[in-house]
Amino acid sequence: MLSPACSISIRDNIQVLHIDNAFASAQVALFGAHMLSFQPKSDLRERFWLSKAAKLDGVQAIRGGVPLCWPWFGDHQIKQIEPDNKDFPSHGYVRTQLWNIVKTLDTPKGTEVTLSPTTTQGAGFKGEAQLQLIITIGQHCSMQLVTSNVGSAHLEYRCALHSYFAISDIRTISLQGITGDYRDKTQDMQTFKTPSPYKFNAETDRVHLCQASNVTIVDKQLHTVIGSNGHDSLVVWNPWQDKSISMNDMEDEGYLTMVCVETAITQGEILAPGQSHVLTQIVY
Ligand code: TA6
Repeated sequence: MLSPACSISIRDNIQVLHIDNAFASAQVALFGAHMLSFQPKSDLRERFWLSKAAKLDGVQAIRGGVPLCWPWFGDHQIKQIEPDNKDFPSHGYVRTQLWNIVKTLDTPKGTEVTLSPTTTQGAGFKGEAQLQLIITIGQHCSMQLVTSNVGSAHLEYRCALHSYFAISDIRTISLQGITGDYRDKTQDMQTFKTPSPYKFNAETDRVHLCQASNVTIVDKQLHTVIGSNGHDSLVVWNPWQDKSISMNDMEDEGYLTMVCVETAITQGEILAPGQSHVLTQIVY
């Protein structure tokens, strides 16, 4: 039974949970428990970017919104030994699974939705884990990815809330709040210093070994604040034009109006039996 603020519709080949309360409206695809949209009623400004060419076929990962990367981030580690190994999907296997609604609850602060995947077992991961995504739609959009070790052995995993944010033009925005070194995927993971001001003029794919709790996307007068907790990294990505053209679910110019700022565990989290860990991203 859904709470009064929640309803379900079908879009192309996926089920979408709509949340509409006094604070905001939001949409979450049950395929991948994938945030598609968050619009606070205070300004009606969409916070997330969704590709106009996104496949909503229930098979291919959705381009845009907030893909859930788990139990690994990016390429599976085996690719470091076997670069041609294609056995394991990029960013793990839960973003392309149907998730179930565990509960929905309307509270004075907003609507809380708990979802769990069909299974956490899969090729490339040996752990016995329980996984839940807890979304709270209020004045802000809070996402908590909760991993629990329900086995009798330690488990190690990586994960990310791989959020695509809507912006006016990648060539004019800047980021504030990220400091320290980053590893540059476009330059063989070499280490560089975070630039200031943090602006964009080419393909950008950076793992910042930074635990900043707040990052701001400055887009002229508009500021989108991204709160993070439980992370060991912040990943910043824009594919730029060549990569946009090469992707079948991205328009050629799609890169101009998006930037990914991802709250992530890229270095690895180890959980003892019975232990849990929460990765949190809050969008203001
Ligand atoms: O988070 C950055 C990144 O790892 C990039 O290297 C790029 O692969 C992006 O994620 C998108 O990955 P996807 O598998 O969703 O196409």
